Amino acid sequence: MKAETGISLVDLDEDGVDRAFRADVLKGLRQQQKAVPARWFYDEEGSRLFEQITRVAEYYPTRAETEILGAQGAQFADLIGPERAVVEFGSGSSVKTPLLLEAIAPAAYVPLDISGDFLRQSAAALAQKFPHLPVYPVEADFMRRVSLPDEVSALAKLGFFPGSTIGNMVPRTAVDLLRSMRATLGADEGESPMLLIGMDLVKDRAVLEAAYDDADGVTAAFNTNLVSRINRELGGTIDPAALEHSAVWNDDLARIEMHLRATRDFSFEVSGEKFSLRKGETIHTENSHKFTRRSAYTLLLAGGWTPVRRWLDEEERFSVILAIATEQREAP
Ligand code: AVI
Repeated sequence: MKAETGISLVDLDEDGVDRAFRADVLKGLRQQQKAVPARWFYDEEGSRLFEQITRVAEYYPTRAETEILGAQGAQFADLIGPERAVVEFGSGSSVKTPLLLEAIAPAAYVPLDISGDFLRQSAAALAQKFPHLPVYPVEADFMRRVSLPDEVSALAKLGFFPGSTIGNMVPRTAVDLLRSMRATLGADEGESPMLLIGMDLVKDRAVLEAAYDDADGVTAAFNTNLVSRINRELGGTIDPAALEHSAVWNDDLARIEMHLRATRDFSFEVSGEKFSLRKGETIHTENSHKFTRRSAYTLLLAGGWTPVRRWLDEEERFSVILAIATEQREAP
């Protein structure tokens, strides 16, 4: 097992503040509709709360996707074949990743993640579980093209992107990512790469809104933790008690939107800059797009991936799609 680099990708200023975090938060708070990108949820506490979300009764995606990965191993093996290098976009879950690796007997496993610590921990756990499988963690931002280790250059690739994380991106960003994945996996060299991707489905509004506003308040705590992070890391003075969690289905855009809504008028500072919110105004913190079969296929095709097969869980709440990097003809 080797890490490509020991250098952290996080760019800190002289006070130890993550420059990208500060830039994103200040830019987002200056907008008419205040917004902070969802990637900033995941500090240590945010990652812990997300793990907790995956176990709450209302949040079905993790259970539904795990069910599919557990049930369809024989079909994955048939369609994907053995001896590929599995390239996971993200650190890998201790439950989902082993289900895939057990099913398809790959020749190598390459997790890609921007967070080195988390990446190394989960790669080490996987290496222990699969002692004969070469594991090559790469610390990198997979939103851009990543150079894979030389050790896997001759192998055909399978990209793995579970969790419906693609749904947290607006369509334009999702297409950019799908294109970057093609480049990372070497779509123009050797055997065509394949992609196994989890995409959550459009369903009843009440089921969706409950999944993002659970009765125990775990998702609310996850949302509010962003405020604690801004206050702690960026010298923020936001009163968390003046904001409430909100999760609403936007039917036109087929997405759940999470917001933090002001319960009264108030002013605050972040990194010395002044802001204010009127009662009822919100900070938009996350989109979670949901897909139909057609909208999922259209997105994949726009990103250069042709769908091969699609699987659902028993209750038809979630989809896992296998696609291949073959370009479509430009015209009929
Ligand atoms: C990580 N991502 C796919 C989750 C989702 O369902 O959009 C994040 C999440 N936010 C609130 N609950 C879960």
